[in-house]
Amino acid sequence: MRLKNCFGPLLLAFIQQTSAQIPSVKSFTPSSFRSSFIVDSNVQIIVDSRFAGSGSPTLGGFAQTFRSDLESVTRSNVSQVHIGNAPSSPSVPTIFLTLGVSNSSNLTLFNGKPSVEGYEFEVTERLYTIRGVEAIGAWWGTRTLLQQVVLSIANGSNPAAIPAGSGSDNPGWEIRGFMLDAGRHWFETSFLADLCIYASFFKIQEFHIHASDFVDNPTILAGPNWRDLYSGFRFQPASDSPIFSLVPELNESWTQNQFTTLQTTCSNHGVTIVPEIDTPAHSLVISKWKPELMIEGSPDLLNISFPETIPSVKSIWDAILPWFTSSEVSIGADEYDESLANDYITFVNDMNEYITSTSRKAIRIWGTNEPSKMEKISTNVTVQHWWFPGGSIPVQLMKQGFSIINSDQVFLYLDGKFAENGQFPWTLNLTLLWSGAPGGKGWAPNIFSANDPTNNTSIDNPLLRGSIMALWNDWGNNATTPLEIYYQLAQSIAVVGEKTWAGSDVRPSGLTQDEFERIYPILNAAAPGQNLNRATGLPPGSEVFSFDSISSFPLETTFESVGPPYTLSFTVKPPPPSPASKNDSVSTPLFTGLDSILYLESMTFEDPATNLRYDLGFDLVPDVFTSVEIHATINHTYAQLNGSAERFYWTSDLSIRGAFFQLVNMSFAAPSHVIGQDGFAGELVNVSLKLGD
Ligand SMILES: *[C@@H]1O[C@H](CO)[C@@H](O)[C@H](O)[C@H]1NC(C)=O
Ligand SMILES: *[C@@H]1O[C@H](CO)[C@@H](O)[C@H](O)[C@H]1NC(C)=O
Ligand SMILES: *[C@@H]1O[C@H](CO)[C@@H](O)[C@H](O)[C@H]1NC(C)=O
Ligand SMILES: *[C@@H]1O[C@H](CO)[C@@H](O)[C@H](O)[C@H]1NC(C)=O
Ligand SMILES: *[C@@H]1O[C@H](CO)[C@@H](O)[C@H](O)[C@H]1NC(C)=O
Ligand SMILES: *[C@@H]1O[C@H](CO)[C@@H](O)[C@H](O)[C@H]1NC(C)=O
Ligand SMILES: *[C@@H]1O[C@H](CO)[C@@H](O)[C@H](O)[C@H]1NC(C)=O
Ligand SMILES: *[C@@H]1O[C@H](CO)[C@@H](O)[C@H](O)[C@H]1NC(C)=O
Ligand SMILES: *[C@@H]1O[C@H](CO)[C@@H](O)[C@H](O)[C@H]1NC(C)=O
Ligand SMILES: *[C@@H]1O[C@H](CO)[C@@H](O)[C@H](O)[C@H]1NC(C)=O
Ligand SMILES: *[C@@H]1O[C@H](CO)[C@@H](O)[C@H](O)[C@H]1NC(C)=O
Ligand SMILES: *[C@H]1O[C@H](CO)[C@@H](O)[C@H](O)[C@H]1NC(C)=O
Repeated sequence: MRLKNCFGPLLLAFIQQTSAQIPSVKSFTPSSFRSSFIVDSNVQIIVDSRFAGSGSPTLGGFAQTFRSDLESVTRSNVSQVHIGNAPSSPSVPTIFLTLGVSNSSNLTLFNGKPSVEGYEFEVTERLYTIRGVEAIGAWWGTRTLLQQVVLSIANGSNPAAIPAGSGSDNPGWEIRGFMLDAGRHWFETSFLADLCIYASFFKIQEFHIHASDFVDNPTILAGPNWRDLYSGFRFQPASDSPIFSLVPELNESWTQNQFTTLQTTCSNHGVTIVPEIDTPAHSLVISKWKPELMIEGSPDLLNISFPETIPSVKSIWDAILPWFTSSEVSIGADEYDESLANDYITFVNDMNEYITSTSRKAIRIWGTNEPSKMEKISTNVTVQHWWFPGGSIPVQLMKQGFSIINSDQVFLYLDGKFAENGQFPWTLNLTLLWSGAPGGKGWAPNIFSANDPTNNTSIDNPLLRGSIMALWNDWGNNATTPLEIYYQLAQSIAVVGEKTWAGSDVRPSGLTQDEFERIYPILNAAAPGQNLNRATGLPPGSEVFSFDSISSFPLETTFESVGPPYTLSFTVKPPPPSPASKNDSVSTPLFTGLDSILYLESMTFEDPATNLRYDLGFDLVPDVFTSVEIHATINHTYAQLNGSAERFYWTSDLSIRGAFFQLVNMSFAAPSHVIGQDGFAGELVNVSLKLGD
């Protein structure tokens, strides 16, 4: 938030600097007393008894999550949430959550449509009141409070002090999301849940999960061995379901229970999961299931005019739709054969009618430009624009009445680990997102083109619903660990939070790039409810543990996993070779953690989420001590042996659509939980783990 200039420059500078946050708050007026709300260990949370049960999740439910988040950012206990009345003069610092803003027409989206996500807040010395339009609005108001606490503590205030005053805040756009390609890369639901929790700290309200796809290699695709290409369909139907055999690998799919838990966790944090099953292109997984549905020679495309095709796609949705609590789903519908435009349009309209009539859910498709003069896609279908050349032109679609979500790839696309032709950055390009008209604050969802202003629209266009950034996994499972995906998403999610909530040039409070870059690392490090950074809580440079000798293996530590940067050192004497046990199977875990396992054989790192292994290609000399130092950052992991300067990097070799191989570095969190294993016949001494590489 930024403050109105009604104080001397000194105070203004102080308060301004302590209170800019992500996304920036619309307006805040400091009270005329220079007082603060002190978030000390006596702080209590009261939920207005009239509204505790309002909303889904309820205001009372959100308050419970808020309480544990407050404990996380203050690092102290907070007493149980009370249900009660507004306290008039509380004796301890009190956060009061209620509903009913004084004028909800002040909290509308930029296009003037009503939004339930806005809130007002009022801060006095002892009382911090958050009034949501609905429960979700109050929830976002708690994110604002938490960020203020974090920034105040980071600024040396202990306990946190939040300036008194009052303000109001609401999103500029209805859709503020991120998409993850979980079709080409397998992710466990626990990781996806953590992403939701993380994103909610930045007031992101939607997680679009691309849940079916395949890893492309045009030569193999066109040949007889197309079934060898990796494909994913992540929803695991019940074993008696007619679509059960659609799932290619059950060990890489989510049961309904797992998915429901994920969906509930996200929803408890204000985030809706919008699932996507991509048809009639990107459908190799469906062709593996029912080869008769494919277009001969193009197993990634379904033959829509084949009579069984549409009923089969409907049978998939029949089985899975009841899982979803979202009011919308995406049927994908990108990159189909343009010469079959009429079939395509028939398909989209048929699916729209079917899904809407059976589930009352609306559908979305990716933008395409099917050149048909005969048929039109129903304007009830939301189009998610992603590119121009041959794709959709959003300003023209909006003229025809389509609602648009901006996912333009120039601004909003990432690819896991490696981007072909360097077309996408590693994280969203802040310079690009803050560039634009002179004096302006850069990109916002109404901007579709970086160089053609006629392709932008105005922020108040009623058909512009918002924006979703996307991270694709074109190279499949072996390109990244799940945490490497988080490293690429973390800052990008925050910047999308800012731009979709506050816009760019509308509100004076909008952040400059410098402000964003200054506060983002502080907020990232303190984001509650998850620990994707695998932080230890120890200061940078600390020793996490150190053992000169270990009397018996395995030794368990209290650190399940430690994120980079770190240095893991040890001296190991591999057991002498024993002819009987000599085979090339990897079997001796030296270190085991939540996110990685390091085996002695070929110095192999394993990612337990995908079960993939990455080795250094050589063994340490048996029966001889070698000292090993493993250095890791979020971009790489390498080993140095016996104090030598030579670095041995853990890598993966990615097949880039079969055209060439690309060597990339792998980053692993430290496998810090268990040292050695029972019956280890070698020796392992001088083990230490330090923060910093
Ligand atoms: C919080 O409460 C628990 C249980 O009473 C106690 O063990 C812990 O030390 C407390 N933590 C802090 C930071 O006060
Ligand atoms: C709502 O907006 C109007 C017009 O900008 C303003 O006069 C009024 O004070 C606002 N009300 C509240 C409660 O903020
Ligand atoms: C509420 O705000 C709107 C728009 O800002 C304004 O037109 C209207 O008069 C306000 N209503 C009340 C009751 O203050
Ligand atoms: C699709 O199936 C129809 C009906 O079986 C068939 O006539 C047509 O040739 C197929 N189209 C393609 C492109 O394979
Ligand atoms: C859009 O949906 C509404 C409500 O379901 C329906 O009445 C209307 O006919 C649909 N419009 C189009 C163009 O399909
Ligand atoms: C980021 O965008 C700026 C401005 O368009 C451009 O000059 C720069 O090359 C981009 N950086 C990357 C890493 O793509
Ligand atoms: C459209 O976007 C470009 C670049 O992103 C920017 O320079 C221009 O000012 C924008 N125009 C409008 C009308 O928003
Ligand atoms: C927008 O971009 C497309 C594709 O680059 C172009 O054909 C079109 O003329 C541009 N302008 C408008 C107003 O559509
Ligand atoms: C699932 O099983 C397949 C086939 O056995 C295997 O290749 C793959 O690595 C397994 N995936 C996971 C996550 O364990
Ligand atoms: C990781 O790599 C990316 C892309 O090359 C780079 O932008 C970033 O600064 C690197 N981060 C670290 C900590 O090395
Ligand atoms: C990674 O997976 C691709 C297939 O997606 C395969 O071609 C490539 O050889 C694999 N690389 C490694 C190092 O296993
Ligand atoms: C804390 O306040 C000082 C000014 O008093 C400012 O220089 C500094 O940047 C602030 N730090 C943070 C993290 O806001």
